[in-house]
Amino acid sequence: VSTLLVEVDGARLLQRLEALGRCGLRSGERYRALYDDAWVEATAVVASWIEEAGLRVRRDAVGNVWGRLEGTAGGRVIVTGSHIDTVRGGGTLDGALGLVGGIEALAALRWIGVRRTVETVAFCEEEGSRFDTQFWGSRAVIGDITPEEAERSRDGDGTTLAAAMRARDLDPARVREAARDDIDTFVELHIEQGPFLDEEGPRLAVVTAIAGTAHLEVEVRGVPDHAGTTPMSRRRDALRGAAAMMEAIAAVARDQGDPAVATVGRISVEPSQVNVVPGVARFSVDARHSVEAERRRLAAAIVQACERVAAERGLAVHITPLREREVVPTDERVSAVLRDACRAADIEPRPMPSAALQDSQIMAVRSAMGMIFVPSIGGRSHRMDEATKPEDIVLGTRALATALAMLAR
Ligand code: HGY
Ligand code: MN
Ligand code: MN
Repeated sequence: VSTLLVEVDGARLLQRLEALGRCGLRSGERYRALYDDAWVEATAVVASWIEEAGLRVRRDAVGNVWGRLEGTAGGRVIVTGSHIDTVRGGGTLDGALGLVGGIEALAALRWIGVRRTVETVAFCEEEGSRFDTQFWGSRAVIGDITPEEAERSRDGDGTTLAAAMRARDLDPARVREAARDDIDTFVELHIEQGPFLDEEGPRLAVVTAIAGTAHLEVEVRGVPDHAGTTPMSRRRDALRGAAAMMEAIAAVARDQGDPAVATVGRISVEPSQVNVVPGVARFSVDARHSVEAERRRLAAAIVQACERVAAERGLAVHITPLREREVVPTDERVSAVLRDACRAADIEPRPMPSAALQDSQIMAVRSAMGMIFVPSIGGRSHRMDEATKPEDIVLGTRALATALAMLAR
């Protein structure tokens, strides 16, 4: 049976993405972080759009915003959506597309009618930009957060996540109430955030797996010394050791080949003085691969490379694994529906892994999960000039609406 592509209000979709993009825009930089003022503004705007779509709006115990389209058959729920927060200096589409597109898709489904109940969600946080936690919204939904974590996690100013919740009239003691066990399917529309669809096409992809990560903290210890009196040959400079490790880490990922990637994104030095040879250097490593065995091999090779450099330079190195996230495959049955929805638009979607982390990988713990990607112009994301062609934004949303209609039949 051939499926008809569901129509959505493309003009309104594009307008709303622009409007949401203005939340958190200050002196040319966009930043919408969990429970900050821009976040409050954005959640209010999204709630109003959900109501406008004729859906029942609900805010849960962590501030996720839900819209519900009741099906005639009841039963377990199909959910679509994405995250409302951004990185510092983020764009208008990462996360926003999935939740604004979700609202548009449900607005369209409301006219078609659904047998199964479908909901859309704006997850309160995914990026880990403000607090030392990540996926706060989706982890709440699968029951993977605790009040203790809210008390423990702090932002750069020392504010606890719990205090930030209280400031928004949310009770951190009740975060477990956001958990649900009635969601059996989760579908997310997202921008690719990489260059492949833009460069090589087609205009739609169906995600095969979400890359796994290894986050490490590397501490390099040398000897602090006088920057004037210590000859170069006698130094055990922790920062130069760290610099050599960073190059070695990049070489490990490059040698393993795509889609292996490794990033050092945070660094600190002690004593951090102009005239003292650094005694300690600490840096983070984010290593990713979309094949689980390769992800493990990459992480192990990075550890080895750091140890080798340390040994060569007479430095001590201590590596702490911060967090491991395994590769998460998408659900084959859901993906088959997503492929059919893309075909309704006359596009044979490209199967591809997600190199970025996604709320979907969390939702997959309890639900059959699938994702649709649209191209990112120049592969640009996590930056202000993140963009997707308007016609691709509309196309992706139509494919999402079509897939939801099929799943809700
Ligand atoms: O880090 C990630 O991949 C995601 O965009 N938060
Ligand atoms: Mn995202
Ligand atoms: Mn992101």
